[in-house]
Amino acid sequence: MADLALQRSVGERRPIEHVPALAPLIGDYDHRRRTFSWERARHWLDIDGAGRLNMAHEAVDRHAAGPLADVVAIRFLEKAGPTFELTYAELKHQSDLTAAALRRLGVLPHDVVCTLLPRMPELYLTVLGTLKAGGVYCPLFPAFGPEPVRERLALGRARVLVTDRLSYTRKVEPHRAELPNLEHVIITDSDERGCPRGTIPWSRLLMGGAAAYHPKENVVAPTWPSDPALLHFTSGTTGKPKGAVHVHEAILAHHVTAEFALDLRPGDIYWCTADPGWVTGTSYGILGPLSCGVTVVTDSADFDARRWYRILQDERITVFYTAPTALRMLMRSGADLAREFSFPALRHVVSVGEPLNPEAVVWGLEAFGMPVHDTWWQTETGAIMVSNFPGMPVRPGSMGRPVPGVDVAVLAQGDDGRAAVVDGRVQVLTGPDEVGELALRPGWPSMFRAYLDDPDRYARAFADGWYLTGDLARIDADGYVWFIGRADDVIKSAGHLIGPFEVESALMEHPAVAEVGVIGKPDPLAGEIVKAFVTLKVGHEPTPALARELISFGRHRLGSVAPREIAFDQALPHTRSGKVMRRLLKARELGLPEGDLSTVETPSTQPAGDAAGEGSS
Ligand code: 6R9
Repeated sequence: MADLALQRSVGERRPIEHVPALAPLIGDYDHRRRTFSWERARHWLDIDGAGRLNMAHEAVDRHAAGPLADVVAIRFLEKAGPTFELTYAELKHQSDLTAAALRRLGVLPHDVVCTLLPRMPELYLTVLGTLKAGGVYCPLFPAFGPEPVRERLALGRARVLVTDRLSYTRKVEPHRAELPNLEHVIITDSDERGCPRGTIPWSRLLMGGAAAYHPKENVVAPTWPSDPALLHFTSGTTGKPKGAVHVHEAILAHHVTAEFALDLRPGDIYWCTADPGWVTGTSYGILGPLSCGVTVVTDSADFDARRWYRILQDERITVFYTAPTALRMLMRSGADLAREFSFPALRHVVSVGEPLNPEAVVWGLEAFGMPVHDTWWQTETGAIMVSNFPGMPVRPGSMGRPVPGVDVAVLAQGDDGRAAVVDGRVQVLTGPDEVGELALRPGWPSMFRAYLDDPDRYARAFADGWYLTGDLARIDADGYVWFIGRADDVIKSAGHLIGPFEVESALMEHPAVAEVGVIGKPDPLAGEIVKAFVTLKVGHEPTPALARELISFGRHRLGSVAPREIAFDQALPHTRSGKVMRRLLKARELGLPEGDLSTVETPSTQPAGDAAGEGSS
């Protein structure tokens, strides 16, 4: 498909009054790629003479001390009721108080503080307050059920959790005894009397902060670039969720990529629709954009096409970062609806998380007057690594070109689909459009520095000086990267990674279930939905009623990552080592050739009785 040239001159940007640019405007992509270095970019931040930096200082405090002090940093929209705003100066002050309060509570450097909250002020203050206190912030996705919440609190050894009353009583209290590290639970929506036993109201936390806070003192912990700052759980194909650890200097990559790929600069009014429970919601919902000095708009309501268009129009959003599922939902609501609104302020529309169909790119032209720009990255990379940059011709269907300062390659695959590592060496494919595993040369600041408590797994993520992404891709003759698929069994549903193992383990707890294999089934809206193939224990019948029961059982325990479809299969295919072959289940589901079956033990059988469950449309 032809390139969609998107050429805009700097002069077309919305004028910014009284606000100097914080980082120099740099020319076009090729120029940036030639001249950019992470080392030089460090000067764009406010790093102290000894080399220490703190994410929250870089994101907020340095603006609070300058010409952006009275600019709105975050504007909170709510479904009903008035909106609430915090300027950079106010955000600095409130997050100082939160940091002082957490410290007074006993939070020490490197302690893990979690949130289980919708997008509300207390969430943002906890993120910034934790970073200022030198703690490690770990978001939990509010749509998670009790099981994923318990597992992540336990794996992260969280000391503090900030949540609301209902989430606490439903998802945490039943497991509290199994979480010995969880010393303090802060409840945002209750006063002293309304708080469940063993929890503290937010108001009391802040009173402690006010008592401990001296405005002349800098409460920001003097953290080093390599001190841990963020813990993000992500899903692998086997075993427990992986805790990707990011360090304070990641803010440099958040900042640079927010500027290069999202085109953010002071004066922008920016909306990122991702929840901070997902890495996009922290890197580009909080840290990157604030570090660029923009006004971040955040909305706590569920998706509603009309409401979204209204926000884009009425808030005069200039840059919009969202995900393909959301774009497909907007597309589905029809072009007529889009035409009821106008978006004269909008300058740049960006997407991440799943393959962005070319139709969605082109639809952007119709609905917004500009193509949607894809970006690719992962929890592990911490920041955008590949992007269709503003001003660069967009190739619909391609993820774009590497961020300046980032080197990508595709590596020759072995039998298992992953990069073949022979005697510690990999083979870089040099021809254009050769398909292999996408790999990145380490060296960008937001690269994860560990999988929590799992150094072996971390080591396995690298080979021969490359970080192996687990994605398959090709790179065309002009350096544009095209996504082919994942090299593993991890499911991407509505942009969110789901580990099949976590889903299987939860379903296994149902008394009727003997064994489960879980796959991602293609879905026109969500990209993929979770489908579970279940073998029943003797004495249980594969009825539609049981399928529905399993779906609700899964939903109750897992929340948003639960399977949407159940199929009963009394002869799941296994490898010789006894693992359910998800790859084969998926091939059958898709009607694809079953590939190399030399390692299958159970003979090929068709799934018995596809019992689609409720809500599987
Ligand atoms: C930020 C984020 C990472 C995985 C990644 C890939 C998929 C992300 C994509 C994309 C096609 C894109 N992915 N962006 N696939 N096109 N533009 O998504 O992090 O949740 O860790 O997922 O998402 O498979 O490896 P995370």
